Amino acid sequence: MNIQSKNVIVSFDKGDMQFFEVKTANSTALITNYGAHVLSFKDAQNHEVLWVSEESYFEKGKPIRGGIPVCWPYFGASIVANEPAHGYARIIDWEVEEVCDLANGEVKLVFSLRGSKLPVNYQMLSATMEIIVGKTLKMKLTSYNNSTKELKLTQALHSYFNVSDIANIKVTGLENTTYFNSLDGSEYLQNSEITINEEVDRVYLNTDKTCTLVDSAKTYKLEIAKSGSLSTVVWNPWIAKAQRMVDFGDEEYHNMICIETTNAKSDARILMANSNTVIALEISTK
Ligand code: TA6
Repeated sequence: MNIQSKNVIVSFDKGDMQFFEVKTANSTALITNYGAHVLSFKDAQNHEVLWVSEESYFEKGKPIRGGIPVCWPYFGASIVANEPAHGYARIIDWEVEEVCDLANGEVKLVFSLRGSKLPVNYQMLSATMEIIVGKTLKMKLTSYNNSTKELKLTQALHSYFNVSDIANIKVTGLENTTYFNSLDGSEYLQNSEITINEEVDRVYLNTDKTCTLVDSAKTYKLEIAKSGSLSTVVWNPWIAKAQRMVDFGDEEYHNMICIETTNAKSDARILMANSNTVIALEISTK
């Protein structure tokens, strides 16, 4: 572990989880190498941008409910029986490769996931996650195919955002975009900005657009820009699904929305032999 930063406090809590508390002139963040998971990002005005369930597990082998889980090397259910939803990356300790201060006042953290930590059928893959905390939060996930065969990859930076109340928000940037509705298996066209008044679980397709989360009770807007992704997932479990999730409070659907940076559905990536692919996001308050 190569920690060369005067802006990071390393701590251990919740059993043997390792946390990195990052403070810059313009923000604070809380990150754990368990899943290369960002748990908190607060801007210069101390607005907490991310949401974590009060009921979340913080237990090795179980995913954390909130923040920005890394869904990898597949998004959603596996085609292989008895495999965890959303892959293995979010339930494994990543190696801490680097923690350092950049000249512009940002802090960079680099984590790696070696193939040897994955089940045998995924060991030809590996990944690195670069997180840069500054005025904005930047994440760059690079996936490597270390084999001589091409491989299919689906993935997500599954961001949970904090909202005053789900009734107060709209998401713009996905107008006139077709989405796959995971609830009924059909495709629809999103005619206008997105508002939420029921369970929503949608994969917006063929879009590289920046999304904006507008909350009428907040003084700022949230922008989620991306690269290496042509699909965006919008999810809120609403009442019944919230009640079914043990690690999600029955009323917590009021205070979160997922706007996820993905390679999902038709946006799956074919990784050629000995090649890599990058997906990245940048979250900023405006
Ligand atoms: O990204 C949306 C989604 O696939 C939903 O269908 C819901 O399952 C959500 O992810 C959370 O999945 P998880 O495995 O973290 O409970």
